[in-house]
Amino acid sequence: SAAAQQPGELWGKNADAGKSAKTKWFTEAKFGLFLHWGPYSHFGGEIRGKRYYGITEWIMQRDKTPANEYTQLAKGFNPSEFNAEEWVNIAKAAGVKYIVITSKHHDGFAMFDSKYSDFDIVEATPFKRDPLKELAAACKKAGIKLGFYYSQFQDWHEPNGGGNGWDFDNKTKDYASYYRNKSLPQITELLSNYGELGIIWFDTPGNMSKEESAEFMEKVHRLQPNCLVSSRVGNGLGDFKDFGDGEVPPGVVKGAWEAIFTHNDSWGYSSFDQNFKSPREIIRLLAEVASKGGNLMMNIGPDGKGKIPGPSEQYFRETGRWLQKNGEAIYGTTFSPIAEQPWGVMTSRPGKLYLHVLDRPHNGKILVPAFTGKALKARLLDGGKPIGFKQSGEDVWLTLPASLPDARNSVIVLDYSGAL
Ligand code: JFZ
Repeated sequence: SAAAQQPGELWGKNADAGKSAKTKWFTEAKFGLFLHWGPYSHFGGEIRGKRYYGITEWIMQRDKTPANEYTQLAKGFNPSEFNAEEWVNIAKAAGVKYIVITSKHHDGFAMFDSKYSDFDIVEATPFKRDPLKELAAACKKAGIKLGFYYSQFQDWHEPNGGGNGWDFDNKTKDYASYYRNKSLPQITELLSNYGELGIIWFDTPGNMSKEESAEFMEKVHRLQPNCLVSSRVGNGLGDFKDFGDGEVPPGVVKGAWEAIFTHNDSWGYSSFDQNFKSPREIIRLLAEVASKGGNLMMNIGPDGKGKIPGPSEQYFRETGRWLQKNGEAIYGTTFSPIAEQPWGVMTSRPGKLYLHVLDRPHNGKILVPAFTGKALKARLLDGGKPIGFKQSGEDVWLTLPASLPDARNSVIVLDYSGAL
């Protein structure tokens, strides 16, 4: 519709459109890299002679693998080709501003050296190194914020952990003892031993009470006051809102929020799923999410040897090349005051509206309706070529040059005075 876009729900205590000092870096970052990496990466979707399509990080649950057998199979996980600097170089080239990696997923396996469980990468595999320590050093050197995903309720390896009814009796669970003996102490280790963190990304709070969710959030804020907590800490808490997997809200959401997507069809590495989103699809998604005021955190599942899959490296690097030329229309922008149009979406900053042309109209003309400001100048962001425009009342018509036959993922900067 032509009507100006109405900002949607306010999120959390940072509902001041993300301008609070604490979330400022986050709302300006716009693009993050999610990494799901663990023993499931070594299985790659196949375990005990059976192949599981879809999300492979759930393979233990889908296969109903008993914890003691999963422990034995995890001994085959030895990511000997892992190189943290190589991963961070790819992330930098892709133009991401933060990385969130799984420190413990639902299988209970710690991807770091933990005193509170011997089911970790140092003690339970031939690898013997702490990859999160190496990644933290590489991120610090590169100036990329680092966050840890931690499954604080689901733990299929522990008798008192959540979600493992096939192996342990859910009815006799003492969840409080699980929090006390494993998840809270491990969160403390992560917040104490890996330098300054940007995010603790909690996930699937299950049947946690508001008090339990608050205890996890307060521990993070106490040990690292600048570290943000995801809304999946549960019970309406958190410093920013995460929507469902692969979900983009229908309209603008003010405050700090994030949409998360897989690059193919699985968070964890799959040895057979080659359905990777193209650079064009990633850029469209990034523009759409930014036009509504949010961040896109897209996931890569490194394989069991510690390598980033070829298509993911290639497509993320190509996305980064687009961002090198068009990043001004993404980083540090906010939501568009004008709703998305048939030709694409818009992001904004004071005095500038960025028109992300996602589909070229057949006649090469694009309309920006409900434009209450005064259009001053229009140009292609990449290269600066002037773009012809005409304002009639609140309608601004722009003409795409014939030299831009495709125009998809092109960005036009429309300078204006007054207010939108
Ligand atoms: C969770 C995990 O179970 C999954 O393996 C992956 O790590 C993903 C990022 O997070 O899956 C969810 C959690 C919450 C929703 C959907 C999938 N949700 O709220 O819609």
